Amino acid sequence: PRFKRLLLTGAAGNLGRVLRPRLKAYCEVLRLSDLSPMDPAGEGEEVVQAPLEDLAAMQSLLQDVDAVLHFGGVSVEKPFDVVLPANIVGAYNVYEAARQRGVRRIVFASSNHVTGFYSQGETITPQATPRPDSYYGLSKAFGENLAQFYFDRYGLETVTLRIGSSWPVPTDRRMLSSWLSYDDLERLIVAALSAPVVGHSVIYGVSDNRSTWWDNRTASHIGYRPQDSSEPWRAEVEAAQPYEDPSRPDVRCQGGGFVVLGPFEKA
Ligand code: NAI
Ligand code: 15L
Repeated sequence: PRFKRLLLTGAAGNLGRVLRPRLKAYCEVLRLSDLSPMDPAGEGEEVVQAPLEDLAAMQSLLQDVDAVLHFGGVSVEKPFDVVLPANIVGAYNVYEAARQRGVRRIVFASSNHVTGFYSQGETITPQATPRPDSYYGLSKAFGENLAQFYFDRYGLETVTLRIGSSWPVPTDRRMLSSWLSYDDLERLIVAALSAPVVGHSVIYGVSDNRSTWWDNRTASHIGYRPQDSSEPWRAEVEAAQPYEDPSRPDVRCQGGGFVVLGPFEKA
């Protein structure tokens, strides 16, 4: 696909910085936004520093945009009052501004932590009942429901990516199952942008790993074909982490360490 203008939120983050050079091939203008400072705009780029919780800022950010990659927000577990403005109010602002500006499609960076309390012995589909493992996972579940509402009510399409672990290489046993390579992340985003009809579709963002907890067959219409696998790192990872006690919830559950964080109230 070649869009006139794509918007990437979270552009200063880990994945934002990976995606910035890769997305240019798919649009004439790439608009980049984050709360934090970003590198200055190069050719074919626009850089806008803005907080997601500011609706007026989102209304101008979403102007003349064909599609949005919504990657901005709090990306790990935090107390609820930190998660709320960035991920819940922020997601609402992005969707409401997108509706007002006539944006056709959003690719939403959700997370495997929406279903983090399923155990690693289970294989689930994107239609399994959510079992959020954190306030962070709850905020992503809100974003997914928001996407469903904006499609049902207004016809604004979303592909929800429940990203596993997108890092340069898998570094622990859990990531042998949850890893999403950067090249596969790009493939997934291109598929999400190009599929002709998506409504609100939910797909796990994961590479073609030998061990997996997620069955993406109900999202086959997206046309995502992962090419990478965690397998080349297995021996090294297993040698570095020879044994994990399976009675520990963070070992048993798909969400790993997120399932044991908190509570956050002061004593
Ligand atoms: P990151 O934390 O490096 O990047 C998130 C960016 O959002 C940061 O640059 C931050 O400044 C910005 N941000 C935070 N609050 C904001 C606000 N109120 N207004 C505007 N910008 C704000 O996270 P990363 O790893 O790049 O992840 C990107 C997205 O993908 C996040 O939404 C995360 O939840 C999601 N994700 C990432 C995974 C991964 O493996 N890297 C796995 C699952 C989901
Ligand atoms: C996430 O949702 C986080 O954003 C990321 O930092 C990783 O921890 C990832 O999940 C994971 O589950 O490995």
